Amino acid sequence: MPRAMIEQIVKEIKEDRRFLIASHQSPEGDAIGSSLALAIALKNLGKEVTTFNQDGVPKLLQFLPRAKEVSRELPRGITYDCAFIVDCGDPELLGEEFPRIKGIRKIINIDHHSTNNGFGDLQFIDPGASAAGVLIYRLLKKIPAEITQEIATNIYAAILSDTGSFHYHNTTAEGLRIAGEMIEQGVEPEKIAQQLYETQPSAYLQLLALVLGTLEVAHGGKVASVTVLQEMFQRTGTSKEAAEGFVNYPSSIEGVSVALLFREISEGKFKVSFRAREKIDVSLLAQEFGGGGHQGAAGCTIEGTLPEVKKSVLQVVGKHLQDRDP
Ligand SMILES: [Mn+2]
Repeated sequence: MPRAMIEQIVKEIKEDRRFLIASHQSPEGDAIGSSLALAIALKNLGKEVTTFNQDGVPKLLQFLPRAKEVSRELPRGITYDCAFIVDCGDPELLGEEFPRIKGIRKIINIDHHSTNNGFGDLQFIDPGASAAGVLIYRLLKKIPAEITQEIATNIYAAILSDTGSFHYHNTTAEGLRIAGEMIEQGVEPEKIAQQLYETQPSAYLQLLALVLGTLEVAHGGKVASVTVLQEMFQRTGTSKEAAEGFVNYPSSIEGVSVALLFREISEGKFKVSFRAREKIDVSLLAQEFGGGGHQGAAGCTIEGTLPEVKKSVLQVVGKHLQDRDP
């Protein structure tokens, strides 16, 4: 890695007719934005396209052009020539339809996760890209396909989401240049920012209030965590998408190197999100628990009680910090 078979991918786009585009469950702006940007471009080229996501489009992303065309179900009886798996380091993250998608004639893996396992027949992988949306941009330029305003909005939202509004270390000159070009195509940054960050239901903030109450600081102030329990979703009438980005709160504390979010998936099962500062590679920490991600943001799923899960994660993080800074 990086691995790029971009010429063969362009050839596949030109020769094939029926495409599936799929991304990981619990999608965020990059998963949906890059899927939709590619889907719109392929449709504009006269191709038949199904855009699939097991969890559908989260409420805050439903403003994205053609978001309604994302299907939560994989239609039966269609034989696809080719499947694009975008922004997905491991195809198991596609969810329950993975066994069916795996059977498609040609699988193309377009991703920027450093932990991508290199699955598929063709790969276009670059961990140096700000977002999968950047790779879609490069692919569309290579075809070449016109970047319409609808496509531009999706690419811009993909980059904005994955860089945390140009906060994180994956904010690159290329990412900003592409964002600039998308603005030239008619994207209005203020409108997108409003849609993404200023249209939250008040219940999301009620959830946040409960979650902030769980804040814990460990390892001499270098590690901070918050916890989201199913019971909190029930009390506030929210679901997991409301907690998207909550790991940024412990991460915003002065002196914190690693921030953690423990989210209860079901009894005895937790999703752990890691966020790092100061060039700590949290994808390595998530990998110790079978997960993955990027240097600065990663995740994994761990079974156990909350105290057990916290203890094992804090141990691994503590050891990593000590090895680095004895
Ligand atoms: Mn991404």
